[in-house]
Amino acid sequence: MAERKRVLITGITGQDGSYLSELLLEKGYEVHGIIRRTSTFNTDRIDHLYTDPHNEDARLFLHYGDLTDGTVMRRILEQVQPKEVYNLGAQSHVRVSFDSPEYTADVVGMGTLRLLEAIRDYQQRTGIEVRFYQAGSSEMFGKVRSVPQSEETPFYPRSPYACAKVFAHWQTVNYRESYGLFASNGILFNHESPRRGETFVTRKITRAVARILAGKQSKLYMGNLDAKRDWGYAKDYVKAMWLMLQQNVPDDYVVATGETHSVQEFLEIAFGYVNLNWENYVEFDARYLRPTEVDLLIGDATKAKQKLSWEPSVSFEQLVKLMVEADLQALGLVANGVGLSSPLDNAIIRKSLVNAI
Ligand code: NDP
Ligand code: GDR
Repeated sequence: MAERKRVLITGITGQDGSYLSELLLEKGYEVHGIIRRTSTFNTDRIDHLYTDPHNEDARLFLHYGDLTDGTVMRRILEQVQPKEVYNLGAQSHVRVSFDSPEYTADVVGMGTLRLLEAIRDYQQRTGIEVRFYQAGSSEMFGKVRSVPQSEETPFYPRSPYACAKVFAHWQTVNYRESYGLFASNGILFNHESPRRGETFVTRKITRAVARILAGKQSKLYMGNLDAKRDWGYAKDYVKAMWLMLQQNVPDDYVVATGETHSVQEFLEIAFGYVNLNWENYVEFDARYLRPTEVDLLIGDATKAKQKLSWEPSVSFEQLVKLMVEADLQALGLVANGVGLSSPLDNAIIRKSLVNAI
């Protein structure tokens, strides 16, 4: 029997990690993920994929580690011997990065460098190629100078998070050029799903809509409603990550829908879906403002479309509705149904809705 292709994913417990694991397991890979030790379980998003590793048919394996701990990253790499590494691990909240800048830079910036160094050594010593994907972000474009943003648009990061991602991006390019590593950067614009973390704006809104309807919440406190983002569907975006590592040569790609919408438009559609007027519920709270904001993001994904044959499959309006629908269903509320939310997502998010903060 042919040996299974092994992959290693950092950030496997996150939104993208869970969708990417599903995709790779479907494709027959053996998936290894790095998880952090926490005092309560943090594997909700991948529990449905996990089987006892003693089972002969187990194909998902988890390893304790942390991007701040280079020794462990090296050890796991040696042990797993993956053909592909997806570096999705990050302190990924932009607002929080202003509160914890050193930690964010350590995980997002130095963490990537630690992994690249480990791969370089492993590859030079064994002669075995390891393909590397770096989870870059549209936040790297930051202060708007021209739109739409493409691979050619210069970076102007506006947060500790974005600065660290720029560092990681250029280290990835540098390792490709210096040591011939197959290392590709995705420059992914915002992508969302029912599995999105509850403090990112989209999920915060859709979760609030469901909770307001269920009588569990009366107000929604928000920051800047004028910011505009190019929002896509996470499941589409993890496909682009995989496609990048299947090419003949490594490269960098923007992944986006090419449409932009304001936070207020998101509110209008989400509340409108259940016949509520958002203005009756939303209040301003300055704590959600950032010291510097990214005002407008809209991506030009022409290169990804042409070279990877990648296309987004879910429109902005569909995305908002599928997220509201999933949050409603998880609370046992009936939705009209655009048919995109899955029972699996509902099970994953139920806990976060019921255990109100
Ligand atoms: P999430 O915040 O949902 O997931 C982040 C993951 O990183 C979690 O598994 C988290 O583990 C893990 N992590 C956090 N700190 C560490 C650490 N010190 N060591 C190891 N792992 C750590 O992010 P997404 O899934 O949304 O995003 C995936 C990647 O893509 C991130 O790098 C993000 O910055 C980037 N990105 C995301 C975009 C988006 O719109 N979603 C757009 C562009 C880029 P735990 O569960 O224990 O917290
Ligand atoms: P972003 O996502 O910063 O774009 O980073 P987020 O959803 O946090 O913010 C989007 C926009 O909404 C505005 N906003 C609020 N944001 C939050 N979180 N909470 C609020 O109450 C609120 N009110 C208004 C923000 O100011 C911002 O303009 C995400 C992350 O996933 C990053 O890791 C990733 O790299 C980028 O997307 C692309």
